[in-house]
Amino acid sequence: FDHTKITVFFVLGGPGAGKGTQCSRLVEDYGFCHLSAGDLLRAEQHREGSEFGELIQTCIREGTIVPMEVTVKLLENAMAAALKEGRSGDGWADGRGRFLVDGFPRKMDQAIKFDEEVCMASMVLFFSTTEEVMLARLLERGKTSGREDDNAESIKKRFNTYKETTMPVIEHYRALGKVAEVDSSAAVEVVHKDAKVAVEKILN
Ligand code: UP5
Ligand code: MG
Repeated sequence: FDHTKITVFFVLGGPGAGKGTQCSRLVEDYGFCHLSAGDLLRAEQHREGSEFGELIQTCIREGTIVPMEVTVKLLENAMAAALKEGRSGDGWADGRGRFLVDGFPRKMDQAIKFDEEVCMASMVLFFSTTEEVMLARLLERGKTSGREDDNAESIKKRFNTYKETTMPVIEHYRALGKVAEVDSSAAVEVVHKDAKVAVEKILN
């Protein structure tokens, strides 16, 4: 990718912190192109003829991280398609594509590979809240989501992976001064307001 033509913001936070919900709102506000790594993996899992279907299914159910080559490739393809089809965020005077990469990178190896090979992320938007809040949200969603990992057993594993593997990624970017933290414990509207303040700071 031509680094003068795109800007990437990572969106991180624990399972159920509200990454996807807030990304949708920010897309409405700013016209970002929103790419959720989890959504791309679930789509690949169900794509006919995919050689990774079973692997992805197992990782998602167990709350472990899919080997980075798979996820990075899916993100690269989605970014390329968005740029080609003019879906990379309209309305920017400078014509740059602006991507919200949601739920990625969750492990240091992914972070390094993406920064080196795809695009150096400008900023990390970090939605933080307690496990108690996240658990309640995921169990509630699990009643209707059909997601194979919205059950108590999988959620516990997802929390473990988040603490052990993803928090170090957030700390890595924090040490670089790239993290904008937003408390996502409150109602969607309240979090959205705070997220906008954080994004405005990043954009200006
Ligand atoms: N909700 C949201 N905000 C709320 C608020 N402020 N107040 C009250 N309710 C709120 O929200 C979750 C639920 O909470 C929804 O019902 C929502 O209405 C409500 P959502 O916005 O979906 O939260 P999000 O943080 O996006 O939660 P998600 O479940 O998507 O979190 P995960 O990070 O666990 O899921 P993801 O899809 O990113 O990854 C799934 C799996 O894919 C991983 O466990 C892993 O196995 C795999 N994966 C990889 O291997 N590699 C990757 O790079 C990415 C994923
Ligand atoms: Mg999500």
